Amino acid sequence: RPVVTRPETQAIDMNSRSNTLADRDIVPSEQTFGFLGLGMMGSTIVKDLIYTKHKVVVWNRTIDKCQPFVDAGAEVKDTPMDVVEAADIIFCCVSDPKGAKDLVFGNCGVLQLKDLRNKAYVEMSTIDPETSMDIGEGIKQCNGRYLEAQIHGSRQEAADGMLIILAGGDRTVFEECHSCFKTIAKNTFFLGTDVGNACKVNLILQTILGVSLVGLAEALALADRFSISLNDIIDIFDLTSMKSPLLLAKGKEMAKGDFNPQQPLSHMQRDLRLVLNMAENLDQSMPVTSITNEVFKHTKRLGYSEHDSSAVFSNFYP
Ligand code: NA7
Repeated sequence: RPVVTRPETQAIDMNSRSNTLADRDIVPSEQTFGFLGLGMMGSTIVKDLIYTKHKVVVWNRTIDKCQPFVDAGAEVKDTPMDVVEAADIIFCCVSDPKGAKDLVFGNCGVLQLKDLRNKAYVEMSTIDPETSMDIGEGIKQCNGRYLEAQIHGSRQEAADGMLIILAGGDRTVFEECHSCFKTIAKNTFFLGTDVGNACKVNLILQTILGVSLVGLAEALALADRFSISLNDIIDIFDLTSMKSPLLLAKGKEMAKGDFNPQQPLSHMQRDLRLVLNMAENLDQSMPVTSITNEVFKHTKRLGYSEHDSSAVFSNFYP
């Protein structure tokens, strides 16, 4: 088995922007927006918010990642709590439920401010419904408003301003985020005032994606064992009623062995784990998702955590 090298981290290109932005006629909100988490998703989103003239205050755990945003006009703060103090609406976009909770309940976290009157908190990190309810409850107890705004889409879709936003919670916050959502998403759904629903919908979509990717990888690996050209399979697949733009793109990546992270494999496996925990609480049987999760877990052990989810293909080679 060849040694697996980590994919290169792409530096944020502050000058690139989605082609769609010019057509969207965005009138920026006058409010100040805080942003916690400048990973691949967060930085792409903040870059476009700055471009569309939103006032932005940022924080990231690794402080170096803030510099390009300061150069582009954003303010940087030392702690999440300082961002909350300086902003009206605060977005959070970090790796997982633990990170999301740390930023709210931890040292120097959002709730250290105690009084969140006139503040709104928007959770964009992919989290499970229970985590979202805990965060929402914490924010509300300090008199703040809470919205879960789950972002569905790849890093490229974020760069193209083509995300789908699934929101739930406080409707007034949803409306006040309009110019931000219009900047980064092609569609935005408000799924009701019950916190947790948007997380459920997002995780259900991720289940469809994860199971489909493993099916695709397994089938292409079989084709390869027969020495059938993977490109031929993909061309024929394209002519069938099964085709989808995403599966075609992922099939091509598998055929090329190009696993440049659009949606990292570790994120996919995190989502499947969250789905299975949700199902467990309901005694809902999910045999296919369970096996899918095992396949992704194993692919992580092979060294592909930071590669794209399409690297699940590598699991099917001895
Ligand atoms: P990345 O590029 O892996 O970035 C992860 C970000 O989360 C990055 O800013 C991290 O800070 C931050 N992070 C992770 N854990 C923590 C904790 N415990 N405390 C503070 N900050 C943390 O992920 P993406 O940007 O692609 O995705 C982010 C979310 O959007 C994810 O939930 C997706 O599903 C949707 P660092 O720079 O490492 O200091």
